Amino acid sequence: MSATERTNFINAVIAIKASGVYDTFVKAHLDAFAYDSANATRIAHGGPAFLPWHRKFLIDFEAALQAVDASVNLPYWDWTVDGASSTTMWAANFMGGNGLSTDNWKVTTGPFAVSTGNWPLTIRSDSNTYLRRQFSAGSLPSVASVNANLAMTTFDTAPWSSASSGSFRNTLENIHNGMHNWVSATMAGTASPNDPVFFLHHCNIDRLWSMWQEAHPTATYLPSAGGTAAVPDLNEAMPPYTTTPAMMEYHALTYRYDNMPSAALPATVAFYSSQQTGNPATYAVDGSTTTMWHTQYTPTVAQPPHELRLDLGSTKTVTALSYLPRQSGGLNGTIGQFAVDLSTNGTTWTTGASGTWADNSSRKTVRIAATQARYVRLRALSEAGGRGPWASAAQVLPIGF
Ligand code: CU1
Ligand code: CU1
Repeated sequence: MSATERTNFINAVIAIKASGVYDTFVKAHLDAFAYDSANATRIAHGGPAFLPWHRKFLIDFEAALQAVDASVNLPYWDWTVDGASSTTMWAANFMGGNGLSTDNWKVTTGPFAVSTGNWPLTIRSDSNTYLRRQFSAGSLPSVASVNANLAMTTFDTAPWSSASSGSFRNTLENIHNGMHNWVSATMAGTASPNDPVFFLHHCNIDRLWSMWQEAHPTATYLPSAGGTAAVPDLNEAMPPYTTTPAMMEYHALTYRYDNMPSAALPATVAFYSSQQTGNPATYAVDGSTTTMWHTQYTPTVAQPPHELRLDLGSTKTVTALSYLPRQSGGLNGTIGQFAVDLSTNGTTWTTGASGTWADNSSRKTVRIAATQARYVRLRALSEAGGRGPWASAAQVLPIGF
């Protein structure tokens, strides 16, 4: 971050604190703990949805900052690099420093010190009305421990809790808990978002999840089937959000990290198996979510498999494909069984991903092991609801760099 980026970030945080918006996030986090204990669930913490729930939380928080200053992006705190002795992280013009041992660990430096008047704690889990930090004398997570976590191959395991073993999520959540306790004081309670470091810490956790996803392109959120007690399955809502883990699994179209370059790749249509007059294949790549490609249904009905081939213009590294089903007029043509193939020359293809998409209008993004390709082919093998032989698409977006 540049000095200007740091200043703009701090100013935006202080602005949303003053407007009351910041405290709605503190409240939401406090309520998440209350919800879980009242319902005997593990939504935000202690289960698989820990990662997608907090991703949703961070996306909303960053949007609140951007409503104040569109140039602001949420920074991440890589604690393997910036520990207790970091002069940038804990500087008086950024996060401020450790609390005072002689004064109840009150933070007395930086923009969130109580003396500035910027930072009264109004939504609390304890009686302290000011920000506190009590840095641990213990060590921070090592690069080796983070790398060992990233090398794990399974997102989560039964019993989908803090007792899960061999679980990427549970191991990462434990590292994460350790960092809450390392900063301690305000950060150790259920109202921990009262310390703005919370958001930088969670942004790093989210970044590590992203890195894990990139390293394990076929690994998905688990549990994927419906009906698992107490935790959200892949396509179940994460209260209080209607958002599902599936909706949070891929974020390159929304935001990206500086060490992960994947973004939507511009593409043109190289071939289509059929198109209905008025709904040409080009409508899948026109950047609009309201227009769509529809396979021909009159005067004759084109039968599956349907196919759309896109040309990236030059060879790129493809890491995902995003499919947005039609957004209006019902679900006819929503693709169920699919395959995504890649080619450097447009004639020899290798399959990068295949599967079955759910029968709804939400965006589906399938990750692909990073592959060099100029051409990307989406094959629609079945209609998601079995309504007919069609295929339709509001958007087909290759993703990569
Ligand atoms: Cu949390
Ligand atoms: Cu946390």
